[in-house]
Amino acid sequence: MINKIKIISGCMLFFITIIKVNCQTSGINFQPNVITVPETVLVKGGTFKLGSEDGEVNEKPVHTVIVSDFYIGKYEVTNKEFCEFLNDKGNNKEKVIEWINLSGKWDDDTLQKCNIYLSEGKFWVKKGYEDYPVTFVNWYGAKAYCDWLSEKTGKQYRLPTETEWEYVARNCGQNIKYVWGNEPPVGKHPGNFADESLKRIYPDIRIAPGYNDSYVFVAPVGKFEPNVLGIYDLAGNVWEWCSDWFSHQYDNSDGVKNPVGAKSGDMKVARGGSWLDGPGQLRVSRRVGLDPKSNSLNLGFRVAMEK
Ligand SMILES: [Ca+2]
Repeated sequence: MINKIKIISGCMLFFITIIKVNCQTSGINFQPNVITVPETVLVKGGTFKLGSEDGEVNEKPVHTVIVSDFYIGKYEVTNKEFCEFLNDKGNNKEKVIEWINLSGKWDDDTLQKCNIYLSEGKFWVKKGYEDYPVTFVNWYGAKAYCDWLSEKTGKQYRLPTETEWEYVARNCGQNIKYVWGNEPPVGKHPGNFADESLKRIYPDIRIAPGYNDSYVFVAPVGKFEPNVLGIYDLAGNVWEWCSDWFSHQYDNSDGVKNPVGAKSGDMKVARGGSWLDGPGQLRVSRRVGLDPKSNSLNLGFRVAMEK
């Protein structure tokens, strides 16, 4: 089991399990004619230093970038919101794999699994999990959701670039280590991280000592303190897909406006760490590259929108 926890160190996470999903009888079906548009916050652009000299090689070199004004999701996209999309578009396959792994589960012991299911031709959310972030969604599913939302609203939704994500996590580009400041989160409640409650299940896991967020696994969105911009769960809860292809090092050019990452690649960027991660993974500059077809209980996304 502990092998699964090594996810974060690099590039390949996740595992796709093939377990037939049990049909639930007490779920809630969200119809496509009712669209819950994710709440967004206007972020005033600026110039800032992207990356960290103290982090991994892929966080270097630190370089100056320019960000335009944009909107970002106040919360991670929820099961309810994603279910509305599925009931309109279906769970389509892209690159031979469905957008969300309805059979996804964490392991055999913890009973943690995907909380969206298909029954009688409709998609449902298991009752009580409506406001949890959607999980087991791959990059193609996250992007397809943004495209669908654009189609439905006439606005331009998309995944955030990792530059935008870090700019927001840095409270508009400040030189800080974590979303909440520079010190470990003791005495604060800035997010759902690897904590004392998780350590009771995984004794070897690295946590923020003394920190207890009272959730072992995923938490509903918006349960913790937001950052200065009023945005929730940037650090922890679920890793968040970004639009960029992952590169093992930043290019060195300063002054690029709205960089969009590598031109191509095998992996997409995810940011922010999750309920499974301790302080090292929760740093604002931390970045991982994941197979865009991968999915997990600790991976979701939030939207961005053009101003
Ligand atoms: Ca998050």
